[in-house]
Amino acid sequence: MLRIGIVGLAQVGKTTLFQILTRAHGSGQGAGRPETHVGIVRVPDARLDRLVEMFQRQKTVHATIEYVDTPGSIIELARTGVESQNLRELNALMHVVRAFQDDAIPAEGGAVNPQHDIENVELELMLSDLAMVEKRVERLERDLKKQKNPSLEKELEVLKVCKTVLDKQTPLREASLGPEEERLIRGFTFLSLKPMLYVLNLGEKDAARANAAEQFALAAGLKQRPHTAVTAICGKVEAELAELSDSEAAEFLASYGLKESAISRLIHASYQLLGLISFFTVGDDECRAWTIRAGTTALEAAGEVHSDMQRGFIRAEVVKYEDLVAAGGFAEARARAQLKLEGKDYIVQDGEVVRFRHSG
Ligand SMILES: Nc1nc2c(ncn2[C@@H]2O[C@H](COP(=O)(O)OP(=O)(O)OP(=O)(O)O)[C@@H](O)[C@H]2O)c(=O)[nH]1
Ligand SMILES: [Mg+2]
Repeated sequence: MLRIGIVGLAQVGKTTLFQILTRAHGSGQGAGRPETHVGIVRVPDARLDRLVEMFQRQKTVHATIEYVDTPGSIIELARTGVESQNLRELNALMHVVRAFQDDAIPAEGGAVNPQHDIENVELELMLSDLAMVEKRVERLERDLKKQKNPSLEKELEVLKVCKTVLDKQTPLREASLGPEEERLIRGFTFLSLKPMLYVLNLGEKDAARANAAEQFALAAGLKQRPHTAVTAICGKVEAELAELSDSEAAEFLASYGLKESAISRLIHASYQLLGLISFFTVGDDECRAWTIRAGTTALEAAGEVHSDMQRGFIRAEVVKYEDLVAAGGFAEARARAQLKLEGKDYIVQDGEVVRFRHSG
């Protein structure tokens, strides 16, 4: 399961956001060091709902992402051994950035300054990585003087590239390393290499500003950065929203000039940032979304569903979601030649409905 860490400076709204995401009870609010919270979040998908309706299945199984709420400031976490190890095990970071004004909650650095906070945190991640790189480079150079070793030489070469990148204050996620280089440094679990989703936590008066994230990304130079995304949410409005019934919620949203909760957008943004897509299966009693990385083959996708399906893989029967819905069922989709038989190397696409033919 993929894990996204909710990180940021102290008191920026991380736990509030975590609770909205997971609707988990219990809280880690206030100062101090509550234990780290982990929650599993379903990825909303209207396509899946439609399939359940169409095939009248009992159960819907959504794709899921795991979110981890981290306590306090990431700058402190990155500086302590155990805590920084926990950060390193995450697949991506969701950096909650305070953009709301509230005199009752002191802002780190004395004033609310999202761009400044982003730069500070980024710098800390890079320094932490640089320390690791330098230590390893020193070690490798020492060892290589004693004995030649081609694979260690290769590692040294990549680490030197990383060092040059970090020295220029560029996070490693923007280093455009090749797959082989990425593989060589994977074990270091560098913090600045992790995909980054910036979440602007807006004040109530900005809640309805639909282009807040876009404008901020532009102004802060975050647009079109590799493995980087920006979205905005109003934690306070969403927290209240989560407590309301559907009819109350609609009214409440309207009072802020909003149409829908920003939570599903936030979940989808994390999904996309991780390069994830979904394919669907229609079983006897359930419709299910499965999470795969873009570029996954039919054989690997079969393995996600069941190891037997992978072992006995014969063919994948694949139909696009839109085609299946338009056809109204598998039989008609087949009659329209929209149901394709694909081999094990076929690359599964987002939104495809797949039936695996397998032996055994
Ligand atoms: N005005 C306003 N207050 C907020 C918002 N989001 C969170 N808060 C308040 O800010 C305080 C801190 O919120 P938390 O969610 O606990 O923040 P945190 O980042 O988890 O805090 P630490 O884990 O202690 O670093 C709480 O009093 C929240 O009610 C918001 O969007 N607007
Ligand atoms: Mg917290």
